[in-house]
Amino acid sequence: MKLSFRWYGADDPVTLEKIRQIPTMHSIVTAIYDVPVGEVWPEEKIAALKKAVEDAGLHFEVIESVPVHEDIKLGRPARGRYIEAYCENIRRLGRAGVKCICYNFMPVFDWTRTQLDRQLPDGSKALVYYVEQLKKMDPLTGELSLPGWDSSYKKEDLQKLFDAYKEVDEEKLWENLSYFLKAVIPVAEEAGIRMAIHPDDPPYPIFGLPRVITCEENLDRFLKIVDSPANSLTLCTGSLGCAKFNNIPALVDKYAAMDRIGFMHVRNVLLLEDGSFEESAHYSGCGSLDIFAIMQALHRRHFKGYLRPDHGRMIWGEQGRPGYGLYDRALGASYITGLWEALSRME
Ligand code: DNO
Repeated sequence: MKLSFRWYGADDPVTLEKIRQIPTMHSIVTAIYDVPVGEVWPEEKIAALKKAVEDAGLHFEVIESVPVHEDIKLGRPARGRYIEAYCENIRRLGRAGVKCICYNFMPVFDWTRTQLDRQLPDGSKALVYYVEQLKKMDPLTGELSLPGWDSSYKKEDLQKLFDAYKEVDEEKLWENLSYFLKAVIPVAEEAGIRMAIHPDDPPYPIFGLPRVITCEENLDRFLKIVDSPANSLTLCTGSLGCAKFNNIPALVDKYAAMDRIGFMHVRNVLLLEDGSFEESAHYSGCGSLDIFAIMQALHRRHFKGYLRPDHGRMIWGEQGRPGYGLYDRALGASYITGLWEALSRME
């Protein structure tokens, strides 16, 4: 496994210099953030990003994300032009040495939480998803603030998007995803890149919008659409694992054995009775997922891909981007490295 860490660019208070000091850190996971979704990333910007990462002594091999334009997900006529731009980004990133691109196919919203700073009993602050809070949220007021979401939509645009999705049920979304994959995967193969789809978070429809990257049956279906190592998964333990129907160590074992995991996101979640969940510290005992069993499955299958500790809580008074502070993610990285060393030495 290659240990990696997400970095949001020059404005990120968690600097590359700090990330480098986390033991065994290999690569940076980042993106160009100031180009609108669907446009081609200028080569100078890619080169500058690569230089910043490499000057800090880290590898520039993973991009998260190259976002997919809504017209592609909706299957609108304009998708041709957006898919062409997407392919061009893959080619450019391949030339810059990138090996893995993470993306998702969630309509309108990326990952969804109902509160970003829930205080836990130990005083730390975590991202949570409470079913009762969700019932009171109305995405169409234009006032929602979600962590992974492009908040630049205006109220009217959002209404139009929701209307457009009335025509797109799960089957239609599958069709649009297949169309996209059949166009981009051959380009990725040629560029030496593994595309790694991020699961839907949470892995079921919300706000009436369809979601398909959710469970084993659907992951199998996804991988069969284009049966190539370049068509791979970002296996995010917390996204798939916040639904009780997913057995994460079993999924990791299965897809790692098939060599269809390009990228691992490792984090823990504490599942509550009513389907709500809280993001917890990485350690197995703090949440509902068996992180040891997950790492064991990766080790058993000789996982060689990229892995990053995912979201951390805010601890020790740190202020910053929800889920993406330094301290708790660094603790997660050390825990994961420790498990990996133990597994390697027990062989
Ligand atoms: C959350 C992330 C997601 C992910 C995208 C990939 O922290 O894992 O926002 O980057 O879904 O496109």
